[in-house]
Amino acid sequence: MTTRIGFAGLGLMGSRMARHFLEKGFPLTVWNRTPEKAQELVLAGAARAASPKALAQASDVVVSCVSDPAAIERLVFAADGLLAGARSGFRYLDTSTISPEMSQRVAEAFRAVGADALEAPVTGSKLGAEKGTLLLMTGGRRELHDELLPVMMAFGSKAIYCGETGQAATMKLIGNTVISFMLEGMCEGLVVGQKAGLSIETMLEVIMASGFASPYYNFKGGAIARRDFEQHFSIDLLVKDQTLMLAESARLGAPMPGLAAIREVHQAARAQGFGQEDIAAVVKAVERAAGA
Ligand code: NA7
Repeated sequence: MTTRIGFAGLGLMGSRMARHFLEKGFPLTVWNRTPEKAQELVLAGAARAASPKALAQASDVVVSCVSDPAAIERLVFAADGLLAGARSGFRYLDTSTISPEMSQRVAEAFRAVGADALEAPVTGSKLGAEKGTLLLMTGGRRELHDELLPVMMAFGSKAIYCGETGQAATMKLIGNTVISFMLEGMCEGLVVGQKAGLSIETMLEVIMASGFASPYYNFKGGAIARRDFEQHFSIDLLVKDQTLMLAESARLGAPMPGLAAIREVHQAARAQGFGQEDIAAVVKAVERAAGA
């Protein structure tokens, strides 16, 4: 592998995604806002960049996985940001979940200097990142999707081209809207069911044997049954996505009253101190509301 990869954002997802590049033999340079989090990858053979600008200068393709639009603002547009290190032929692949608007701003800025950017938000959470089985959805030029496929398949198992820049960002927000409804529906059902004397195990058994079964209910329902709220995807980040979706729906003139109500439940969970726990911990806010 000769493509020089730069990786920015070594959080829960990024640290696991970046490791695959080393394992597959790509030359890898890394940058993280909190430098200590890069230590493990550096010990495993990655080079360290002093700034995003230096990261871009040392790489053919920079992949990033950071929290939100504010993180992209810092990573890309700061004086020592990726853009300052970009030049003709440089490629930027961002896997963060951000607003379609920010994604378009990023792509336009890179194209203006003869480089290009592909948005590629991912789903599959911590375990998918660890196993290299993430699903990517991409937005930008189709040719760029094809060109970057070998890079994407280093940490993912499938990449679906969604359309122009902004459409994959929108698709990702729709996906997390579906997750929000599934989770809220299941939590409300499990809490009211327990008040009626049903066991979680019985409820999950019926759900999983039904026509509305989903592996997601097993994954999150199982965690709730075990009271295992170790973070795979935090409540803080899901609320970020719900907020981005509601802003986009307002812009498009498509009301989402269900999502607005569900976000309030997640906001309550944050207010109760569960923001950094896994999204399954939203059940605790539902239980509190029920006096359970
Ligand atoms: P984490 O584990 O919270 O990691 C977030 C990463 O983003 C981490 O590397 C942070 O650096 C970085 N970050 C956050 N804010 C900034 C700013 N302002 N500037 C630079 N870097 C920043 O999240 P996940 O890995 O679970 O999720 C990442 C994305 O995938 C997110 O969009 C999800 O919705 C999907 P730090 O280490 O705190 O210095």
